[in-house]
Amino acid sequence: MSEVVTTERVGAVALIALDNPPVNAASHALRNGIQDAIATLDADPEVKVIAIYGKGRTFIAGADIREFGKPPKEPHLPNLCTQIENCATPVISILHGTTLGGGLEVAQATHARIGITGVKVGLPEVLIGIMPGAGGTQRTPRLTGVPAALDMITSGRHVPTEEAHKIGLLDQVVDLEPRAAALSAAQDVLDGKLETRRTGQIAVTPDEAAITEWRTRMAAKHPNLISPLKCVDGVAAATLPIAEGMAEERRLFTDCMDSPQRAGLIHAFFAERAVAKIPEATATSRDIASIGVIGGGTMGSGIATAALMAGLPVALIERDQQAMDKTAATITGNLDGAVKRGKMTAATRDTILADRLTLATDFATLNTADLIIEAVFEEMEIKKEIFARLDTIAKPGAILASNTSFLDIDEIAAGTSRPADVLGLHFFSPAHIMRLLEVVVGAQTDPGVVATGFALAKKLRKVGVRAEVCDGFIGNRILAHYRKVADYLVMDGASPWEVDSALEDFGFAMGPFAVSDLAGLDIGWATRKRLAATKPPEERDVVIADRICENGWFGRKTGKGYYVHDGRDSSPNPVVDQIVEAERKAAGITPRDFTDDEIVNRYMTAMISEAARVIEDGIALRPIDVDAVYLFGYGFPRFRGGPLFYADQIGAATLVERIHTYAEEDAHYWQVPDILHQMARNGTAFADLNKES
Ligand code: T1G
Repeated sequence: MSEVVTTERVGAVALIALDNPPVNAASHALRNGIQDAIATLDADPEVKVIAIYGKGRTFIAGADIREFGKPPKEPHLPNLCTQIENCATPVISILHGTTLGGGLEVAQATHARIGITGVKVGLPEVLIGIMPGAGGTQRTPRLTGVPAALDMITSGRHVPTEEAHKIGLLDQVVDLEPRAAALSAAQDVLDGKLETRRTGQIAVTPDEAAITEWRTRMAAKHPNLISPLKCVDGVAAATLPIAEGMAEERRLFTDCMDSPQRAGLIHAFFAERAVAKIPEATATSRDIASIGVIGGGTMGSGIATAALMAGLPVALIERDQQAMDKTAATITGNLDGAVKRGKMTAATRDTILADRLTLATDFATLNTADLIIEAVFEEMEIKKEIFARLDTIAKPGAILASNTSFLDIDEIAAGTSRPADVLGLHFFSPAHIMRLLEVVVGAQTDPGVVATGFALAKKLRKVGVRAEVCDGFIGNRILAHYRKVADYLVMDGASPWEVDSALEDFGFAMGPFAVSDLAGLDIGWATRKRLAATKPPEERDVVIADRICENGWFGRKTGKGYYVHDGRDSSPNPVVDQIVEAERKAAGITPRDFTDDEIVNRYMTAMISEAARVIEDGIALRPIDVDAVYLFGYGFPRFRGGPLFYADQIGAATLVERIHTYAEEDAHYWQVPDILHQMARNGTAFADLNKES
């Protein structure tokens, strides 16, 4: 018997206890242990009922995704489920914590399921690019019916205890510890109070209409993904006898496992967790019981909303009553949106607004705040003046953070008497929705302050990524580089709509020009003016966006930019074609056509190049951190895993070759990062750098 699986006899009841921390993942050892235990106990005539339960925080939370991509070892989970289901002795399971994926499938193969209050169950395989592969598409519909099964399997959502009981996934709900629940339910089986049945023998009521509806829905919602449709196909096969249905599910599951989408989505899953592994992780973080925010604009209001929604009281400073009223309206609107999205009740919203939000004009209001986040205009002198004032007001030990998106945190910190308490907390708009938080570490930032930044990220349910100081930190520095390629493509012959369309087909929610219209063209215009004096003479000059701004067209906010915006509808702005034609002529360029692949290859090669330099310069800890920044802050298609995961799919040698080819057109812009040269020479990949740290 393996130590991760132990058995215990209590009279005619046999207990199988699972102990594979942290989440009882269905590792090879766990599967082996269960197989041996079931075989032994089922053969013992003294055993009248078998109960499986998990120790620790949860019953099985799924297959061990660390085993994915490696040669699968027997017993395979679907076969183990069949062994359990075919047991002559009644087998029941006790579900607690987050019983997910293969864990729920094991439970569905037992003959009855007992939920412990608070348990959440789900089949999240679709979120990592696959589908239930151990009978979930066959047994769920047998227990819940086809529509509920389709909802669960294609959404991957966690189903709360009450709903799980209601739809038939749980036979009982008890408020006991797992072992006690196992003994109690086993006794109910022996007393004839708890019915046991083989799930596989339950007939499924066909529902062609539901199958057709979900196929249509998944094709529309996930045009780039293959696993959602495979999930529907799996459920559709549940009307077959269980053995045939399991074989069909296995075929579909193998299609998903062989897809690069699975690799990308699994990488994204681990990226969200890997970024918390920072050098300062063992430092003592400071308690954050209240937050101050300076500035109630879009960012300040969003940051305040995020903190309020996480249960933190917020004091927000604005310059006068009119500004405070505007801020109050923005925050109320943000919270109304959360109510509409079902993220909170109206009563909670009202409590937050009444009890947890303080708006004021006097900085002294912040003298008790544990953390103060400055979110004012991106002007260094203004920020330095604010930090100097905060330095005299904030209590000893308070952390002073700037939400700046690119300015030098060290320069800001140098203006205070407490540089060790200063860091950057770069939120992404809308700050109460976007999950990324760049935690920018100054040269003198105390490790405990960095650890506090990450604790805050977790509290706000954000993904904290550690960044060193440079212009733009990680995300915006890379964006500033590759965004130029979109302009160069337009100057050389592609239209803005062709560029956007190619990148949306690649998987981005929006192309770069649509994003610019959404963010506001005036922001980029101001940045270009700010940087004009320092722009290298050899850098290509593209003034198309400036010409559009000179018309007063700043994008969605003015109704026109690259596109003409009519409510939610947008169409290419015909005047932009004329501007583009005039600028090409002035530059003496003869336009040429670009295929979608050429557009994507240039755009992604530029993104990867600057991301590589960010790693080279030590701004990000690992390639997986850059992937996380782009997955959680820039709408990078999740199934592609992130820019540097995607780079490994292309290979360093190919990337170097591409850059050399492009450099023939523009040697200044297209330069091969040293790290890429080394990887091409050594045959290594960015994934190797993730392992080193
Ligand atoms: N396999 C291996 N390790 C896992 C794991 C898993 N399934 N789930 C979590 N971990 C690790 C995680 O990397 C972290 O490790 C630690 O556990 C705590 O996780 C046949 C094929 C369960 C809700 O997709 O959703 O079953 O960083 O930080 O926030 O059909 O983890 O500490 O070293 O996330 O409390 C389906 C994925 C698999 C569940 C807990 N199951 N996991 O969240 O902790 S596919 C899943 C989660 C499958 C079958 C198919 C969450 C959680 P470390 P954590 P958490």
